Amino acid sequence: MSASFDTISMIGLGYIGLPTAAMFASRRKKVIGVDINRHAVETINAGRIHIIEPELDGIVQKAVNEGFLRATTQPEPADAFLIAVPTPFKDGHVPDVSYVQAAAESIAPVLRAGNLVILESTSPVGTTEQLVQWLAAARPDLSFPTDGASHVDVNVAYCPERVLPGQVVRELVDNDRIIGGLTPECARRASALYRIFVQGELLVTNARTAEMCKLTENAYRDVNIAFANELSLICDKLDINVWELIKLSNRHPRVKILQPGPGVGGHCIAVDPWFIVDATPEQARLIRVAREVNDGKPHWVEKKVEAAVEDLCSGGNLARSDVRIACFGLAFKPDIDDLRESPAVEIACALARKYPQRVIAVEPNVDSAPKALQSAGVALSTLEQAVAAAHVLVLLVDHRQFKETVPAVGKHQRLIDTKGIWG
Ligand code: SAJ
Repeated sequence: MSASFDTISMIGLGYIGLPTAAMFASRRKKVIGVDINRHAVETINAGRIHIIEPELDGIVQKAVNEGFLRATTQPEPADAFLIAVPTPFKDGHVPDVSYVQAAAESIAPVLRAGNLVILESTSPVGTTEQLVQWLAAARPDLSFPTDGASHVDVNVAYCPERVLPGQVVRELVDNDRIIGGLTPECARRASALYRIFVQGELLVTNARTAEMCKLTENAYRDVNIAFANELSLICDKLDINVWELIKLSNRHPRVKILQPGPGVGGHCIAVDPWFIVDATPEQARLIRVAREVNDGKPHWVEKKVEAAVEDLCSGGNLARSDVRIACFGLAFKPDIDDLRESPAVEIACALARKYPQRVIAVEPNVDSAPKALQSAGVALSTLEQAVAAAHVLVLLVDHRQFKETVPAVGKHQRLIDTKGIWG
């Protein structure tokens, strides 16, 4: 079976699919990007991008202009297909793999002998085997790697992405990559495909281990952040500065505690551990509690703000209806403009519900507030104006701009610093 891939198709042109498609295209491979989102397809075909990621716009523009990248809403025949579609969870934190199934069913009609299919979406263990079942059901004329069969028409592997939003372009190339083949031949072909642009090591294993590896990496980080967040609650009770405590503890040669914050946001770390909990609820006790600790942190911050308001108003000099609250930072982590799945937005919205028309927000990385905040009546402001106007200052994201400008907090003001940079 040939290992050459002249035409590569990427199913799903989101935060992972588009950069990956662009990397193949930058190596002068013909790439067909497929997405059900017509706006995304049109934007890409115009040489522009519909997502926010440094350096990506120039790479996509060049790839489209030179004819190596083209987007469409309907799958077309190709040598290799990569699937990078969302895998959210449903009610009860149950994984929803319906987008993977839809992607499988959409490529099935154009599959042909010699193809390689790779699943990149973060997925519950067993999804790659399930993917083969969907493909085989749709194409009984082709053979797939079921029951360990090695000589098959279509090879299938699971290869998770591990890139950090904000540095996707560099990490796609440099990071080591897990290649989970359903058979050794599947892994060999998948390795050959990624070798086109990956400079990191390609580490071969089976599909189930690769699926679990991705979930493990994000659950590991979630548990570690939960440890830091739990410490922040404990220190608050015991009147200890958690930031100093962590700094001192980290001077032990084998201790490396992460940083507390307002909660865990983003599209991965707050989701993926649930896939482990769903599969093994009795065993995954620590992983579940870590999720609960991190999910509970925004509520704890809200309660701290309420206590600060009560404190300010208890003297009778300030009416509750006159209290102004400023939230500093809305992004889900520092120095990015991605406000989706952000605990800071969750906190600002909750505060705006509790104190209507009394909440302002400062986010140096965006021009306008997201709809959720606008409809909650939260206005954007500058750092200086917000510091001057607010009675309660709530630092939610340790953006560079906030680290550079530490405001003086007046006697009539209260500071809730969830990142320990203004304390
Ligand atoms: N956070 C803290 N304290 C910390 C570190 C992070 O509160 O010490 C918070 C952040 O503010 C943010 C959340 O955690 O709200 C997640 O941020 P992150 O930088 O830890 O991770 P993501 O979601 O941007 O990217 C993660 C990465 N996974 C790991 O580091 C194990 C990335 O490599 C994955 O590719 C990505 O998830 C993904 O797509 O799965």
